[in-house]
Amino acid sequence: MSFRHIAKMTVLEAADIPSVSLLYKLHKLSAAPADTKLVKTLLGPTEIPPPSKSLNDRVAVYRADITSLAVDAIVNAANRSLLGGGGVDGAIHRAAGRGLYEECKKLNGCKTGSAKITDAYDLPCNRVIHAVGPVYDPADHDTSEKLLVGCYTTSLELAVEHECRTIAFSALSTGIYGYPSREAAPAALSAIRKFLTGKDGDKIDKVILVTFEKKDVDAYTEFVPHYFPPVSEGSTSDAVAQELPSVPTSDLVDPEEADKR
Ligand code: AR6
Repeated sequence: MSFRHIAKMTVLEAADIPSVSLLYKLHKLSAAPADTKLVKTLLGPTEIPPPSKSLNDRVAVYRADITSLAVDAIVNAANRSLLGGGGVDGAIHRAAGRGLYEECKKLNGCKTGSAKITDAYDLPCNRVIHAVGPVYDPADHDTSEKLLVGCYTTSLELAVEHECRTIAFSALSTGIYGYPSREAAPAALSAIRKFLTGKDGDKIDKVILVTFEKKDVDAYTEFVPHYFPPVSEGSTSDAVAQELPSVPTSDLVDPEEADKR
């Protein structure tokens, strides 16, 4: 376990974040009932896919402030201007410092459903991918999902293009943009599964789904087993369990942002 400390904040590296495989062993995740019907998503699958240890070792769900992660790339929930805002965008710009804003000014914004990459300045990660999720439209769910999936897929493509092997996603669009977490999680998981099983999937070592609020913790706990079902194997040693960082148990909501909702 290696922790670094930047300005009093504990920085966590990708290898320290428990994978889905480990979460099953620790009973933090459990298999969905065999007769579970998958939520219909644009990318599928339509039923629970076969278990894969390789995939489960490379996907993680972790509750944290994304600005504390020393991964190759973190994914920001930005807006089309790319010039900062509230929520996780505000937290990332505050922690990265002025240099990030100056670089973002040169990017000419970004289309909804897509993403652009920058340096990370004072953040402990190497790169920031700025994805522009949709404002959720309950009257046109399919368009919202297409745009959300576009953010996840483009971010993973950018990560590969820039040799980022570990990538941490914030729960795009599920805050100020109003995408319900129980609908966003299946869309995100289907896009990540599709990418990891595709031609460039082996160029990514770890995808971390960063949760912040309980609603997203609950959504991923429910839906990860639909897309990354457990592989049956032996029990965990206590030694491994003791190596894990403790998972925050209280809500990590920024009080300023909570007040705005
Ligand atoms: N670390 C990880 N996740 C966080 C953090 C954090 N420090 N802070 C919030 N979240 P939101 P959106 C979670 O509202 O819905 C901005 O103004 C939060 O709990 O940040 O895509 C932009 O500039 C939620 O699950 O992004 C845009 O205008 C998730 O991050 C607009 O908000 C996304 O919530 C984008 O809205």
